[in-house]
Amino acid sequence: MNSEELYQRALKRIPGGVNSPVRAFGAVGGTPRFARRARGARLWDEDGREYVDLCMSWGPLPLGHAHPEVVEAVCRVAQDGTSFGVATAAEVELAELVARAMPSVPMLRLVCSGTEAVMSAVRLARAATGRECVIKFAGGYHGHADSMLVQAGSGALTGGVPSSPGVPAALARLTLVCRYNDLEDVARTLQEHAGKVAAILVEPVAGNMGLVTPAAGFLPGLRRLADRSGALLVFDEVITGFRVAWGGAQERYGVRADLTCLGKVIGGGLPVGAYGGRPELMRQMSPAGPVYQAGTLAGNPLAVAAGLATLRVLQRDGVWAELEAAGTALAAALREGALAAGVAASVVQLGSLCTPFFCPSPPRDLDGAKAADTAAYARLFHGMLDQGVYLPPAQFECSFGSLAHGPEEVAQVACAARAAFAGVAAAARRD
Ligand code: HOZ
Repeated sequence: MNSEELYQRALKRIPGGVNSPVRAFGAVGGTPRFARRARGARLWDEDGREYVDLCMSWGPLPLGHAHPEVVEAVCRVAQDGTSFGVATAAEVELAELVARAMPSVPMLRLVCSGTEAVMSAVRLARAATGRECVIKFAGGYHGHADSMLVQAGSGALTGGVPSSPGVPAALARLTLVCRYNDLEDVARTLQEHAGKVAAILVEPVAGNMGLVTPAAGFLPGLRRLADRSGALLVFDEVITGFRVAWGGAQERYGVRADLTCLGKVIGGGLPVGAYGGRPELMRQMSPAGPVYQAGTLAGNPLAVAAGLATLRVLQRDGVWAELEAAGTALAAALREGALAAGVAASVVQLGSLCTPFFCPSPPRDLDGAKAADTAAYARLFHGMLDQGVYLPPAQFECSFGSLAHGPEEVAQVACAARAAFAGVAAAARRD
C-alpha cells in the first residue's frame, strides 16, 4: 500500500490519520508520507521514495537513524526482557551520566515523554515554592499537559489552537504568558503577581515557533529575575539537551537552571523524558517526599539502553565539532538556495538545529515568527520533498541535522534547495 492508501485507511481509525498532529501535513497540504524504514540521514517511504531526512524524528537522533550501536544495544537488552517494573542498573548509569554532563542535574527522575517531564517539574516547582502561577513564553511548547497548552507553539500553533479547548479556564489562568526575549515583560509580570509565581519555564533556545535563539542577556536575565522573585527557573531542554552542546543550552549559554526537563536524545529514539535538579528539590518527589509522580514504563530498559548508547557516542572526541559542522553546512546549503533564487529568507541555525523563515531578519519572538510567510514555507517544503529532501512539514518547528549528514547529503540538500527556492521565487512572481 502506498502513502495515499494508508492515509485513507488511517483516517477511518485514527483522528486526522496520524498519532501526532504535525505529521498530517496540515500546514503544507498534500498527503502525509508513511515511513517504511530509515538509516543514517535517509528515510524511505511506503511509496518507495528515498529522502535526505531533515526532520529526523523531531530531534532524538543526533547519530542518525538506526545507528548500529543503538540498534545493537536495544536488541541485546530486549533479549533479557522489555520491561520489569523493577529498578535496573542501567537507569542509575543514565542518571549518573546526565549528572556528569549537566552540573545542575545531580538528581533526576526518568519518565516516558517530554510532556510528562514538564508536567512533573511544574508540579514539583509548585510544591517546592507553595505558589501556583507559572510563567511561560508565547510560542513556547512544553508538551500537551493542561497548564502548558496556553499560547503554545509547535502543532498547537500550526493547527491554530495555541490555547486548546478542554483546558480548564481555572488552570489556564495560572499560566502567565510573556514575550520571548523580553525581560521587561517578565519583570512586569513577576511584579504584578508578586509572591505567586512558582516557575519561569522556558525553552532556553526556542524550537517550537521555528528556531528562535535567545538574545544576549536574556537567559542570565531570567536567572536574575527568578532569584529575585523566589521563582524556580525551569529549562525545557527536551530539544536542546545533548543537542546544542553536551551539557545542553545551559552549557552553551552558561546559565544554570533550577530544574531541567529532558527527552528526545536521552532516549536515542525510544520514548523517554526526564526532569532533574538539585537534591533538596528532587527529594520532594515520591517516595523520597510527598509530591506524587509514577509510571509503569518509566526507566524502560530498551529506552534507557538506546539513550545510553547514544550518549556514549556523543561523549567521543570530535563528535560535537562534527555535529556543529553538519548543521552549519546544511544551513549554508539552504541559505545559498535562497540567495541564488533572490528570495528574502533568514535561515536561523544553532548547532545541528535550523529553520528557514521567509522574512528579512531572524525572528526574536512569536510575533516575528508569525510574520514569516508560511505559504512560502509550504512551497519550499514541497519543492524539497519533490527533490528528495524531507523537511519538517510545518514552519513552527526545527530541522535537525545529525552525524550521518555528510558531504553527500549536504550536496543533495544544496541541489534541492536551489530548485525549491527557485520554485518559491517563481510562485511569488505569479502571485
Ligand atoms: N511535537 C513534535 C514537534 N515539536 C511533533 C512530534 C511528531 O509529530 O512526531
